[in-house]
Amino acid sequence: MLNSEIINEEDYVLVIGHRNPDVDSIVSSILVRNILRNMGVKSDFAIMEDDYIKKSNFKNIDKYIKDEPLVLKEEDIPNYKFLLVDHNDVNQSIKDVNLVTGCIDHHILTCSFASYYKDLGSCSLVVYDLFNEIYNFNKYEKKLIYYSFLSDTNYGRSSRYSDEDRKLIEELGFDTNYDKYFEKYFVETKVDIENFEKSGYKDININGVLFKSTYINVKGTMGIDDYKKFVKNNDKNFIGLWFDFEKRKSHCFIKLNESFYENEFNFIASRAMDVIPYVETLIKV
Ligand SMILES: [Mn+2]
Repeated sequence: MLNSEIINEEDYVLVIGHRNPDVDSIVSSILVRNILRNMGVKSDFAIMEDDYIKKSNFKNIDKYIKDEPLVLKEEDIPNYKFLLVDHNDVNQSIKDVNLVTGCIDHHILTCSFASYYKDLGSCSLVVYDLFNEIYNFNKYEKKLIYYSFLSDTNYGRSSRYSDEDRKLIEELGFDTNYDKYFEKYFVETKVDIENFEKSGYKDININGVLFKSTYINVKGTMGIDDYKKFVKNNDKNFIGLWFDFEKRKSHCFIKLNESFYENEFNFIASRAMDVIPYVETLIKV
């Protein structure tokens, strides 16, 4: 996970998730920061200036997160060494592979630096699974893992959710019937142009082709035509995902070069595991 040729105990490591961080990016950063400190490595977790977690699918998540990040200015990035969590493409954060000392992720690896990958529902679960035997996760950390897992798997509804996830959640001592948490914490995305542009925003590189991507989490399809138009008329390559939690369907709108494609999944699809492989088939044609 850590490249021991680059990192030693005197070093100071900044843990960072992807830009426009979601709950999983923040929680994974906090956990890894705590684990590094426990190992005697000086560490903080960082968030880019103007990038603090604003919107998520988890009601009032900022109330549960007690840790303060180091707020990082763009021009200060070269002064640090970074450990990436919840992403492994530097274009989604610090833009410079030479500053990376390691990486922990649950998205398929596309990087060449030292990294640890496991196919679990959240990066926080990967961190738990990896360090559980050498680090004592406290109650607060466990709760954050559960919340970030609920958020990243859309309350266990994502196609990514697996038996292995369930076993780890049980081991952590939490409920594996997620429906009541969905009722209590799920927040619908407001259907407006700002969210079309920003909700869940990520830059995604698929075999060298660059896409912008957002998603809308709602119950139903009210406003879906506006979102479809937004993607269709985008002047950049774009992956737009509309998740309908009422019918448990995913509508994918893809703008690639001058063409527009759409596809449907009869479940809550995973951007990493279902949608990107589909877009790969479009690129190959
Ligand atoms: Mn994640």
